[in-house]
Amino acid sequence: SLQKTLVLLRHGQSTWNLQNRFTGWTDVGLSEQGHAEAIESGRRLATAGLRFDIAFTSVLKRAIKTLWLALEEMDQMWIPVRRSWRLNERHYGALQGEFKDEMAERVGKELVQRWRRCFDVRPPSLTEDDTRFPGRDPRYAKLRHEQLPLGESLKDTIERVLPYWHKTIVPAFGSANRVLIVAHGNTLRALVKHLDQVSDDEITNLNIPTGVPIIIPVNGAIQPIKSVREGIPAQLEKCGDIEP
Ligand code: DG2
Repeated sequence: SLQKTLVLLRHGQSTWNLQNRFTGWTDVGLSEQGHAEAIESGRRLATAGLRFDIAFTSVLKRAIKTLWLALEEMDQMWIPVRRSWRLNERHYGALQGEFKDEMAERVGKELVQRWRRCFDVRPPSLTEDDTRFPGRDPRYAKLRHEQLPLGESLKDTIERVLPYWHKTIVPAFGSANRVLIVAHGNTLRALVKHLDQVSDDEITNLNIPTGVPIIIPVNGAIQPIKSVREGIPAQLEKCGDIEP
């Protein structure tokens, strides 16, 4: 039978990636470059001969739009698509909307880098009366109160992504050979950490580039046949380090 394949894709550059602002659950669109990256990712997948049976994405437009553009390029807009809040970016709490550079000037680069990359460091929390609180947004109306984040670490993000991986994505491989997930920097770090069994310390060094598909052949148990990280361009970043 056909080789089972999982493809992970981070959305193309968003307008807030371009402005270097903490985004999280803020629903910003793609920049012009991000739009081009999304089309290019579809072209690469088509060139690799990949055709998908199903796709999964978040409820945020930068991921949804990237998926649409990639599928359009592959002429596969017809395939089933499932969206879930569980694939949303890590919630960046009270940092959402702030400029990363300005924040570094205020609190230091080291703390900003810890917020961004450490495994169990949470950003400063929102309060429920904040306009950014997800409980105010109709798309999250079905979430239980304790599921509405006020700010998440990577660890928290993993705890809400993995149930979706196990209950929905892995079972989809029962009838699908090729599965596409279009998500976000930190939700994809969560999945790669799980797939490659990356340690809590080592995950700090992993950064997922925008618009570059990560093609992962998997076995019958939906485990990667070879290291996932080897397929991702290397980035030198350590917990607490100053950005290169
Ligand atoms: C970015 C990632 O998320 O930020 O929320 O600001 O992948 O949706 O662009 P994405 C954000 P960093 O973890 O790189 O700070």
